[in-house]
Amino acid sequence: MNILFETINEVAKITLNRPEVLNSFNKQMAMEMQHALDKCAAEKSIRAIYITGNGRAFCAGQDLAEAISPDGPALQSIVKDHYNPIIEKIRRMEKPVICAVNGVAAGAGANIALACDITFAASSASFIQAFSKIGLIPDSGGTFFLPRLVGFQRATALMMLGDKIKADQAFQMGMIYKVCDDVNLQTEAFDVAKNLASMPTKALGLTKRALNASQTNDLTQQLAMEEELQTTAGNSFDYQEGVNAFLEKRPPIFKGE
Ligand code: T3D
Repeated sequence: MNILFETINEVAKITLNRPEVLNSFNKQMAMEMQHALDKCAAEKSIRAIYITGNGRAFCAGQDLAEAISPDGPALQSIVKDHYNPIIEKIRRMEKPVICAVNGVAAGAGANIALACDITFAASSASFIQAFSKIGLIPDSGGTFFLPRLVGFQRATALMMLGDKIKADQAFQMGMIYKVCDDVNLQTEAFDVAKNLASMPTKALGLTKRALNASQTNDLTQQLAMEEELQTTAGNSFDYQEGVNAFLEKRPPIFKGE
């Protein structure tokens, strides 16, 4: 199995599992990843998704041996059929997607981490926009997310120079949410995923929909969208529960509905 999948406390844990090649993606692994994300979207009992890597790396991007193999998929198909659907599925998933970057994240591996909703990294982890080093352009949504996260100049430099940056530099630039000590990464990040899985999933999903739209909407469009989505959230079971729990001075029990 190139992707390990388990569900713990309503959190689906997806582990990239080709440690001998630093969890770089071949076709089989990309298809398994897409299947895992589809399952997360479809199953109501899954209320948060947690993505991490097995071994010393998070993900070294495309398996370059496969990329140049005459028997392997064409480059266009690698982008169109392997990575683009993964990024779309992460962004369209109306549930929080947490990423725990446990080691180096390069190429498409870095950009998958940046497409997630909340990204943690171990202090020894690093990020590399490795594409320029092999004559490619950044894909997997990198040219969309990175400038929005860190600003145009920094994104341009990171993508053109292909420098390896450490987790704390990535944090200082606003590329990721938090850096954890190596030994605490999995516990700390997974606890956040578990907490999110107990929250009002519908409202979190609608929040994500609004944040996605804010990347391209103007203010008027965004205000209209907030009005519409707030009405939907206000009709949810969890809104009633949240307000009742507040008034009754007790912890809420959200169902994600
Ligand atoms: O067709 C297309 O390619 C389009 C799609 C593009 C999407 C992309 O992601 S393009 C970018 C592809 N990724 C890279 O260019 C990164 C390549 N890897 C590295 O630069 C380095 O491995 C790292 C900086 C990530 C880590 O360096 P280090 O020194 O910690 O490890 P290493 O010794 O280089 O790698 C360990 C093993 O993993 C090694 O195998 P070996 O010698 O033990 O048998 C190495 O060959 C293998 N490995 C690492 N990355 C890849 C890989 N094998 C295949 N593909 C890889 N991407």
